[in-house]
Amino acid sequence: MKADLIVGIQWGDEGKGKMVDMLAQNYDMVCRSQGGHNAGHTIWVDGVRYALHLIPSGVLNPKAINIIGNGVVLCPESIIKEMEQFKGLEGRLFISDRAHLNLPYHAQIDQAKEKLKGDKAIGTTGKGIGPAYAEKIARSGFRVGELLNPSKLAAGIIDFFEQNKAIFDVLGVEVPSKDELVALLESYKQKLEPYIANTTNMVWKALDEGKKILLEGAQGTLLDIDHGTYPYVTSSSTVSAGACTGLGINPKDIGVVTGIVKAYTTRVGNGPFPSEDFTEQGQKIADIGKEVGVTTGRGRRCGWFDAIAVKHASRLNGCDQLSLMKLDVLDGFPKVKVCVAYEYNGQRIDYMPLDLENVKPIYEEIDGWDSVVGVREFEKLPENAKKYIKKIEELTGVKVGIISTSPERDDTIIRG
Ligand code: 2SA
Ligand code: MG
Repeated sequence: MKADLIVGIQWGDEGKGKMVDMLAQNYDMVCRSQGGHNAGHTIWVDGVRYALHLIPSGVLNPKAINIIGNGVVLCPESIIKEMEQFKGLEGRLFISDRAHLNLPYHAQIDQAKEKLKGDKAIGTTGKGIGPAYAEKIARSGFRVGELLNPSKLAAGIIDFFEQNKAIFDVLGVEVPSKDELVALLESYKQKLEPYIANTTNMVWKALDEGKKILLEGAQGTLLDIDHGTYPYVTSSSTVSAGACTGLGINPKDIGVVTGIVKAYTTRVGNGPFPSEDFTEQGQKIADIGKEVGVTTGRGRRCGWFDAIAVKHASRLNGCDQLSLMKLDVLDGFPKVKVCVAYEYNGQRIDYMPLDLENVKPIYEEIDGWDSVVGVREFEKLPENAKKYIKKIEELTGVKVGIISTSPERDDTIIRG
């Protein structure tokens, strides 16, 4: 059996939460492979709001096993708090012993470095994601499995503090005493020990036994460390290939890849965004779409669907289909714009150049529609909404297999 994959196609917040929650009902195992508690989505079930950051969305399906893979950077404090929302997680949640720890000093370094960058700041979530991954790559990180021996881990961290004293002094990072550190790590061990496992073996076993597995991406393709709008990216591999390294599976283990896209585009944090709309139209999208970050409460920048970016991202991920989210947010707009090409150095181009800051969007306009709210069959969509979807398919070369017409789980069109 192969594992199906859900990946964000834009700059995150495409509505993966709704899709993964909906699909997770049919899967035996749901896995996260990258990112950390910078991710955020809200899921409503029976009028109760759940905020998820690190725990996979399968947690809301009592029968699903949830895996946090080796590619994730794990903040113990954050996951412990998140776990308090749920009962009976033992035996349903497993954290890779090889996942790197995101410890309090990582967030302090992240925030201090952002401050030093001034107007060149990335606009990170301030959660220590970049520094935790930087240390992993520099081979000076600490892993979840090491929590099982707190005094040895504390000694390693103290050594690390000493080696980096000069830098930490400049950045104003608070260094705890060894006793404080041991106590902190002991408390993490106490809460997390039952969940620490060799998750790669668990995923292999599930694949071999023909279990249905869903791989849940976090953030989005255009935030990928290699393929995104560097340096305005996150520090993990957000593309489908990242699921392989982040869980220990191979490319042949991956089945259907579904790219999640919003019917428009949003971005939180700094960096280029060619189809951003600075007029009241962009503001209207933000208001109707309630475009506010789940983790930091930051307002999201809004603009039009960028077919060049989506085509690029779909190719990177090998998307079999797109899932078009929040189509209802565009209800009532007299005209809906689609970015069909860029103007760059006086030429029309149909790819994303390195220098994305200097491209101008070229738009086509489509007549708007009244309302798609609650429509559950493609044929029942207003004609102009159908035209919009067909235009997206034509420009990106990918089938729009799923369409969301309201935040409700059931207000979703699944095309055969
Ligand atoms: P970081 O903290 O190092 O990963 O930030 C680097 C860039 O990645 C962006 N980023 C995100 N973009 C959208 N959604 C994310 N998750 C939260 C959410 C964000 C929030 O679901 O709304 O609440 O603000 C997310 N996480 C990271 C970030 O904005 C930087 O551009
Ligand atoms: Mg989000």
